[in-house]
Amino acid sequence: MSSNARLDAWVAEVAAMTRPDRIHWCDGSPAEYDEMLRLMIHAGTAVPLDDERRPGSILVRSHPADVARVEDRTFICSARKEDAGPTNNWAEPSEMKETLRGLFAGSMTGRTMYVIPYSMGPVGSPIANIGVELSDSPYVVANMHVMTRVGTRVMDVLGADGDFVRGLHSVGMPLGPSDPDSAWPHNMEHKYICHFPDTREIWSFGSGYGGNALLGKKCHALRIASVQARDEGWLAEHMLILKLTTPQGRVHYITAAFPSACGKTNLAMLEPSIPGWKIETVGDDIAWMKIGSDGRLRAINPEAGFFGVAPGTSYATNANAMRTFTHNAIFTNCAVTADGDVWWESMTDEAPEAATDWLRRPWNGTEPRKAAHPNARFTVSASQCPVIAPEWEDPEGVPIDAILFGGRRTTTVPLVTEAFDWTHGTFIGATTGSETTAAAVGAVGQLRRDPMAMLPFCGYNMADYWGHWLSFNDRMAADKLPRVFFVNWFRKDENGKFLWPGYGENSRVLKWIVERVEGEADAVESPIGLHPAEGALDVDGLALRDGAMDQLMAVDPEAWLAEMGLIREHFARFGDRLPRALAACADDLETRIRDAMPVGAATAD
Ligand code: SAT
Ligand code: MN
Repeated sequence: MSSNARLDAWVAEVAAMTRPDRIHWCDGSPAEYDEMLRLMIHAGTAVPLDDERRPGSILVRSHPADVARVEDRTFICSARKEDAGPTNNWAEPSEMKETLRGLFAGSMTGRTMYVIPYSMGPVGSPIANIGVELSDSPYVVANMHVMTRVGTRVMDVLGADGDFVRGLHSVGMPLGPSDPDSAWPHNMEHKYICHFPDTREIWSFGSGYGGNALLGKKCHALRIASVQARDEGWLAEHMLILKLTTPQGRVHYITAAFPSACGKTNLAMLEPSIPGWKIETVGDDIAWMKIGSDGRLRAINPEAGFFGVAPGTSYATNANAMRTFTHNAIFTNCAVTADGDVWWESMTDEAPEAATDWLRRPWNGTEPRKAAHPNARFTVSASQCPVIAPEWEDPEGVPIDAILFGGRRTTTVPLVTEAFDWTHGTFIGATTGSETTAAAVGAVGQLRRDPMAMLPFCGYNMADYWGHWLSFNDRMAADKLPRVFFVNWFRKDENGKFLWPGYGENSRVLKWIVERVEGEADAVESPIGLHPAEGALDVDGLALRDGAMDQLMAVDPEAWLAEMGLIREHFARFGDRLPRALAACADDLETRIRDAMPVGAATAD
């Protein structure tokens, strides 16, 4: 029981439907967290890691059929199908509720239902938003402890009549009195990740993994919040937030939207390779941006932790992440070494001699298979990050100077491009393509349009979402709008080798961006936007192969005409709902590309 009648009534209603053996109200205490780890270890879900190598940490291994977000099982149940738009799965809300009630009926039998009151954003801050997740998974409780602010302090803010986002989650595996539990309970047959934006509800059934189950993250802070943001005039985005300090001590804040598993965490914690520059982290995945009293766009990180991709993370690629999860961390679907530490591909130059892979099989580095699942994750508190910015919990948020869009593009897209203005920036975001990764179930490496990296996360019609972005032209003074850039670290040469070294060297690109913001760096115009003028991008001391810079920055009109075709196809999906300003941007872009075609090559079509 709580002091909030609405919450009590809802908890009672859900308990009557799901019939858990017990109800536990989470207080968010360290003892409660420890108890969740103990329960997981006891159930065989987790193993403790070596107390000296990785104190306070566990390794969890999921079922191989439950390892990533399930986009084809994710639904936006708005009253009208058009409001979900062509990029979301839609279901009629009352019909979907009917289906879900059937699945949730008795689904928590034999288990404990945890009531998890959480705050996205610092507790009690005016920009924070409260949710309550009801879940039958100790893994969810432990992860929510790290990723959000949980417990009694949230209840205090909720008070007697505060409202909240309702999140209902069940792994969908009830237990009879003599049923043994499985190490990773989930439902093989049915998975549903459903959002009811009109009533601010989330119903998630059958999966225990990541964004499917930690409802504060993608479900609340992006899908539901994007709808709230539309209604209230702000932006809920799939963006990291970083603080950059120049050698002169000037501070700039940048957000960047890249799809899942494209290096947001790495960029947010970057160690610049150029002397005198400093980067600190505000957030690595989600930004809520509101117009402040100073008329600038201010961003907060609604999360309290990092749920980052482990494989590829090393002292070479992201030393600050490595230093963050030295202790008190939850690892999921990594390998475990003979001496009780975690391991994953590229964590160290040499594979451990004797390990157990994420499927609990012996592994010694000679097998062709991977030791860690490509979407293996670490969960760790942001407060443990050695480069967390002191202002990361400032309820006012940090003022944003530049917004970056990006994705994985092995061809066509240059290293960095600046948009002409906010409308063109919105166009660049809206037409972003990226090659798919293991963060979602499905084929990897396929080019798809992922507008603003929000394709799987926008809770309403994407065309309306672009209209909402464009509306910031009217909401903000032109000189206060952030500058928009497009970056691509992933372009490859004709031999399939990355042209740009990436990681710490990405600071060179950030330097040009900041110098543009400060009005100090020169740019030249290309058909697709503004590029660094000769010598404006600092490549001092960087050993690039001859001609690599030209290849990195090349705008090939033929390739861009092909890209235009894809952009047109993408826009056509939205019919009349596509904002006119974006259609005009597409026409202008095509004209500029055709004008750039070598004489005689331009096709008439
Ligand atoms: O598993 S999550 O959805 O939380 C992570 C991601 O895909 O970005
Ligand atoms: Mn993400």
